[in-house]
Amino acid sequence: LPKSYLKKLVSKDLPKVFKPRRRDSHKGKSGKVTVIGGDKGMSGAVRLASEASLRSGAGLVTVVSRPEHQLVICATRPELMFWGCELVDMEVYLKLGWADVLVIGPGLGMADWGYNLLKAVDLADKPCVIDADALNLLSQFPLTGKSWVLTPHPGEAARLLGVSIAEIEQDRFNAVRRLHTKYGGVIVLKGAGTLIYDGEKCIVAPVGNPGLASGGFGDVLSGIIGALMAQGYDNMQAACLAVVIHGDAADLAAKEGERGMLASDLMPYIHQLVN
Ligand code: NPW
Ligand code: AMP
Ligand code: MG
Repeated sequence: LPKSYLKKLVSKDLPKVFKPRRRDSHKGKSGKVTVIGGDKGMSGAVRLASEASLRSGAGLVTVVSRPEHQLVICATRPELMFWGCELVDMEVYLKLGWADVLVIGPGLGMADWGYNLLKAVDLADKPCVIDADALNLLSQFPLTGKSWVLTPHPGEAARLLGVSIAEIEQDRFNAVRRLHTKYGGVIVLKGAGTLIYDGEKCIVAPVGNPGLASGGFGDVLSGIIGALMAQGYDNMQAACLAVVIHGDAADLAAKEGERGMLASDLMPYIHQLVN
């Protein structure tokens, strides 16, 4: 990529972007997000993404997941709404149609259940964040959607491009460009030194710390991006802001120590950082 396209993004570069909410604002105007995922054994992924959306300021968040996950998700975060999906029916389309932004992938799995939900999201034709297993499915089944943010880690990026992880890591700038050429949208290539590319600008975000190297942190990031898109930031702004908030929240949480840091530890810091 031409050098002029590269810019390092660190938190001090961010102007005071979060203005106080308008006095007359209400939950229906603060952004509605539907988070889709959580196949058998992975309710935690969708629970983390949806709480991260709430903590990033989304007005209303609905989870579409396996029916058996309702109790654990709603009992541990009662502000979330929930729709239990066994089969993709009209109710699921209503939950997709209701949202300003869809976040699909955390814990989605690679079976028919997840694939059918991903096809429904594609048909719903809304701005969306495609993460985790939705990326793995996308690597096998093309979709039509284009107003999307894709958030691959190097393993997912390798699947999307049909190359090895080593090839991705050898030249991350080339990888992010190839991902954009193939899939369009905004690409967030995660890992130490996340790259964010929209086809024009490539932003380098040297944020966060190795405490992020454990399960669930990526799910949190997708929820933050979705919430910011739903609050009116364009896809590139939302992706950049979210990566910095996520990394800064991780730095605050790491004051207790990087080793043993949990994805849910980020929630109170995300709340701080969006105000
Ligand atoms: P290796 O071989 O280990 O070195 P997968 P996943 C590679 C859900 N989760 N740099 C890694 O490489 C997710 O949402 C649920 C280099 C390996 O090959 C998904 O739906 C949780 N390589 C699902 O699980 C908490 C890297 O990628 C491969 C890399 C599967 O997602 C956990 C692993 O990726 C999880 O979020 C890096 N920085 N990062 C829950 N509580 O419910 C990754 N790789 O096979 O896509 O597995 O990311 O765990
Ligand atoms: P995932 O692999 O989907 O759970 O996503 C992990 C998240 O943590 C992404 O946002 C990565 O960029 C971030 N992350 C993982 N390891 C590191 C690291 N060593 N330094 C900075 N960020 C990291
Ligand atoms: Mg992930």
